[in-house]
Amino acid sequence: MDENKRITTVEEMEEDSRKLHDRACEVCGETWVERAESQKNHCKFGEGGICCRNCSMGPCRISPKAPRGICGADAHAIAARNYLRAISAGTASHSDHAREILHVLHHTKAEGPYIVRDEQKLINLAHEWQIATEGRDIYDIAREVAEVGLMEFGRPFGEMRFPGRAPQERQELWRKEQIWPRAIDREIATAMHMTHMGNSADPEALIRQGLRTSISNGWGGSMLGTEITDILFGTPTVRETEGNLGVLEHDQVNIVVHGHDPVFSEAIVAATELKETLDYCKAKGIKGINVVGLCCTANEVAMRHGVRMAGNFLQQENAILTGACDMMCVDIQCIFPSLPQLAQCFHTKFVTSSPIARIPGADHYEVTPENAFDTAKDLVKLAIDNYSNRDESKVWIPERKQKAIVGYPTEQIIKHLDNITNSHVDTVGSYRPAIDAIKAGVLRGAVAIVGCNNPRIRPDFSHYEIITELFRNDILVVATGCAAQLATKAGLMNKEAKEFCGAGLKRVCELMDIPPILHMGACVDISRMMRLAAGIAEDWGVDMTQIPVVGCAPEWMSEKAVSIANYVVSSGLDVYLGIEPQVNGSDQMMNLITEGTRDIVGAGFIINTDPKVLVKNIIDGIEAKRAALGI
Ligand code: SF4
Ligand code: MSK
Repeated sequence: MDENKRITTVEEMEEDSRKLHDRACEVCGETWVERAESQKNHCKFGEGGICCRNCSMGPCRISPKAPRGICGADAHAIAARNYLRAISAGTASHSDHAREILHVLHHTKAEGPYIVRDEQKLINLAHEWQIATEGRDIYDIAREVAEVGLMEFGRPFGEMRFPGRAPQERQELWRKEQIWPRAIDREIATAMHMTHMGNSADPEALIRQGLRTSISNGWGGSMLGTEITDILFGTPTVRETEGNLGVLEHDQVNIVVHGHDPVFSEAIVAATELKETLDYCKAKGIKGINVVGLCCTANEVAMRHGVRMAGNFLQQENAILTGACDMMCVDIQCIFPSLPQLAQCFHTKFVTSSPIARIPGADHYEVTPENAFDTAKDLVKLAIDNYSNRDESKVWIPERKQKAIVGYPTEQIIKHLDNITNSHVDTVGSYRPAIDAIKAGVLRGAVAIVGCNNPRIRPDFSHYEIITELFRNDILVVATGCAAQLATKAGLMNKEAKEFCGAGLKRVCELMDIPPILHMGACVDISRMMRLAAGIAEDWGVDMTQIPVVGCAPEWMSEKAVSIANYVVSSGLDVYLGIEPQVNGSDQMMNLITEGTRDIVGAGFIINTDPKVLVKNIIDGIEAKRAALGI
C-alpha cells in the first residue's frame, strides 16, 4: 500500500485548514486563529489560577507584593478553589447531559418516537438496581429505571450506586478516604459551597472534594449517560465510516450535527431516512442528503449509524468555511459562539436546539422528547430548501478523508477477545487473552487517549505524535472524543494502520481483527474506559493502580476534561497531560495534583507540553508498572 495515501499528515491537515482560513479572512474576517493571536500573552494570574473573584471585595490577584487576598486567602487556597470549581463545572456538564437522557428514557413508549433499543441492557441495569422485571412491560421497567437513575442526582440520604461497579479494592479505598460520592448534585453543591467566600482554604481538603466530585461524574453522570444512551439508541457495534472534511458532498444536502447529546442528532438522522423526506429531496432534483458529524455528536452517530465524521473541535468553523454546509444543527457543549456569525457569511442555516446552549444569531428550535422527530423533519426540509442558496463561487471542499473503523464499547472488545479463544471456555467473556498478551510482552500495555484540541499548542500534532509512537512501542490505544477524530482524520483508525505498529501490536491486531486504536465513543464514554480498566484489573487479580494502563489528554481544553482527568486518577490510573492545569501559581497545588493524590488514590498527573517527552514519560511509566508486576 502507498504509505502517503494511507496516512494524512498533520501538515496536510494544516494545509487544508490554511486554505479555508484564508477564505474566511476574505469573506468574513476571522476564525479562532485570529482570536487566539489576539488573546496571546495570557494573563499570568489566570494561567496560574491565582485570581479570585469569589466575592465583591475582590477581584484579588496574588503576587509577591500582595501574597494574600483581602480576606486572607493565599495562592494555594485560591488556586485550589478555582480548580475545584472547574471540576464541578465539568461534572455538571457531563451529568446534566445524562439527566436529559434519563428524561428521554422516561418518555419512551412502544409507539415511539423514542423507544428502548437495547432491552437486554435495560433488564441488566434493572437487575443491578434490584428493580423487578418479571412479567413487566419493558416500558414500565424503563420508567422505573429512569426514576431510580434520576435519584442518583439528588438522593437525600445514602450514596451513589455505580461506584459499586469498581473493583473491591477501589471501593474500599474510596470509603476509607471518604470520597465515595453521595449524589451528583450534592457533590457539585458541596464543591460550590466549599469554594464560596469564607469557607475552605485548605488545598488538600479542596482536592479531596475534587476527587469525590469527579467520581460522581466518571462513576456516575458519565456512566449513566453512556448506559442510558445505549439503552435508547443501541449499544454501538463495529462499523466502517470515514472522517475529515472530504466527507462533505458537492451534490448533496450537507447537514452537520455538532455537540454531544445524541437525542437531537438521532432524530435528524431518522428524519433523513424517511420516504417523505427523500421524495421531497428528489422532487427538488437533489441527489441526496448527507448527514455528517462534528465533535462528540459525530462519535455518537458514527458508532451507531456509521455517519461520517467531518472533524474535531478546532475544525468546527472549517465545516462552515467550505461553503457547502447547508445546515448546522447543534445540541450542547464545545460549540463556538462564533459559528452563527460565520454561517451568515455563507448560506448556512445555524440551528440551536437546547436551552443549555443558546447563541445569539442562531435559529433556535427548542427540542423536547415530544417534538424532536417533528422538529427534525421540519429542519431537514429547511436544509433541503437551503441547498439552492449555495453560492458555488464560495464552495471549496477539501478532498482529504480517511476510512475508519469505529464502535468498540467493552462488549465489542470482549467479543473480539472471545473470537480468538473460542475453544477456551474458561476465558470466554473475560479480558484474560489481552492480559496474557500483556504478560507475555507482546503488548506492553494500553493508553486511553482522550480530549480536545487546543490552540495553545500545535493542534492535532501532539495526538498524532503520541499515538504513532505508542503504536511503534506495541502499546494499544483506546480513544474517545476529539482525539479519536484526529486518529480518524489521519487514517490511523483502521486495520491497515497495523503497518505502523511494532511486531507485537501488529500481531494482536491481526489475531483480534482490530485496528491498533479502538474507538470507544464520545467524552461521556470515558466511563467505558473505566469499566475496561476495572475489568482488566479484576480479571488480572490486581489493583487498578498496578495494571500497565494509563490515561493521556495531550491537547485538552475543557472543564469537562479537568473532571475526567480527576476521575481517571481517582480510579487509580496515572494521567499524562499535554496542557498544564491552571494551578501553577501555587507550588502546593502543583505538588498535590502530581504527587499528593498518589497518597490518596494511588495515581496522579504527569505533565509535559512537549509530546515527544510526554510519550517517553508514558512508555517509561508503563514499563515501570510492568517491572513492578514482575513481567
Ligand atoms: Fe478576594 Fe477573598 Fe473575596 Fe477572593 S474571597 S475575591 S480572595 S476577598
Ligand atoms: S467534543 S470536550 S472538544 S474532546 Fe467531546 Fe472534543 Fe473536548 Fe469537546
